Amino acid sequence: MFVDVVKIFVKSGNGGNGAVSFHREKYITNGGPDGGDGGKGGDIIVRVNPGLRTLMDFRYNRHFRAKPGENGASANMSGRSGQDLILDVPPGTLIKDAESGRVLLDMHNIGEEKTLLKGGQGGRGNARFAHSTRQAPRFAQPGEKPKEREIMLELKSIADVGLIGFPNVGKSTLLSVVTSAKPKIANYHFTTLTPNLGVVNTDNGSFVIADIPGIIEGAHEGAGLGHAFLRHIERTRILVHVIDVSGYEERDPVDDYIKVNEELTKYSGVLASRPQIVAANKIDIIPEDSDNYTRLKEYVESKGQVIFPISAATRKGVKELLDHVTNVLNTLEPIPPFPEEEIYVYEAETYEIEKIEEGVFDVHGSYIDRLVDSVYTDDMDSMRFFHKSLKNKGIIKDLRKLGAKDGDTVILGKIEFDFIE
Ligand SMILES: Nc1nc2c(ncn2[C@@H]2O[C@H](COP(=O)(O)OP(=O)(O)OP(=O)(O)O)[C@@H](O)[C@H]2O)c(=O)[nH]1
Ligand SMILES: [Mg+2]
Repeated sequence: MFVDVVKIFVKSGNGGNGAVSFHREKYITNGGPDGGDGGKGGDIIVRVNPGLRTLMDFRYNRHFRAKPGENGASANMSGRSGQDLILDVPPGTLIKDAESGRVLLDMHNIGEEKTLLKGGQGGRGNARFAHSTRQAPRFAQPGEKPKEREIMLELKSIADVGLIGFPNVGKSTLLSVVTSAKPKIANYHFTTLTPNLGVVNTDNGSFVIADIPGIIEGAHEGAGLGHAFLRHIERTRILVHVIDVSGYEERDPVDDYIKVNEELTKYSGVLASRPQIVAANKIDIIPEDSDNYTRLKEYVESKGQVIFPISAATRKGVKELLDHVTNVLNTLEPIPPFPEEEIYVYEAETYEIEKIEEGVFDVHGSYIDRLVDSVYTDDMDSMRFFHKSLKNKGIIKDLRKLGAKDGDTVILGKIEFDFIE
């Protein structure tokens, strides 16, 4: 089965919580704080695996979560980091944000690994909050929340040369004689249902060639197999346009040439403007000075393109075509990867203040969630730390700006307190 687009859900690991603990030993009372830090949560990492050709593995399993970090423990024991989760994808996979469609990662180099989502940071244990005037902190920091995202994986194969043309013109046959690929070949339309890739080795270097299903008139409206597979030749540098000049199917080769190019233009102007080399195939069935070939040659050359009469079946002219393709390729720069957008729209911990009614303010947001989680309301030290955090973050100042006065009520999640200047 060939799967080249899939939507999945990924989530990094929660950071482990810091521990609240005090040193205990026989005959020693009031030992110092020794709560260790929580471990970091696992990252979501994407890796290019050259052994993969499709995104089939993602078809049934669509939820991916990295492991959480372990909580800290007494005796200053830090929690272990959570294991990263690695997603293996075929070369040429784009990782897009499912909602906006923006490219987050372009996975094209073999063996390459990129971090998609960072795991949550571990929380600090109570030992870290001790100082000369706060010797026994009874609070610790919870681990940072993980990040999650819905993403699209989209495979656009990596090939240097793309074979295009009507169905049954001999694209797969050509692929089979120039590479070791063994595509299905048969005398009917749409024999090829999914892309085939092969490597061509010449004295002058090697390159990858992609054979895709045939294109027919109306493909942009979904006729035949539609435009679905054109994405696999988007990254090619040259297109070899295979045209059956034998007249065997009673189509006009010039007409085929025009129609396929029209469909390409409707899919993407960029793809339509790629250098094209025409392979006039099945020349073994007709004389080379036949009307079909002569007219096509004139037309193609009037467009400034080069044409090669070939027979994929007998291999006549195939070497000349390949030599030309290699020479042209050597003059072209590789197609640049897609520009990647910033991924870690690092959700800096935020807050928002809302005046609910006269004298009542609600403060919420990720910063508040994490802070409130770390507070023990019946512990003085903990409350002092809480107030100091609000002040340092600028929340007290913002409340005042919004008109908070002495005695007003401020609500932060489960905590409610009276505002005091
Ligand atoms: N006489 C002759 N027949 C050929 C030649 N090349 C291919 N054929 C035949 O044409 C038919 C179609 O070949 P394919 O390679 O499957 O064509 P295709 O373009 O890949 O077709 P789709 O996958 O359906 O788009 C087969 O019966 C081939 O044997 C050629 O050079 N000469
Ligand atoms: Mg084919």
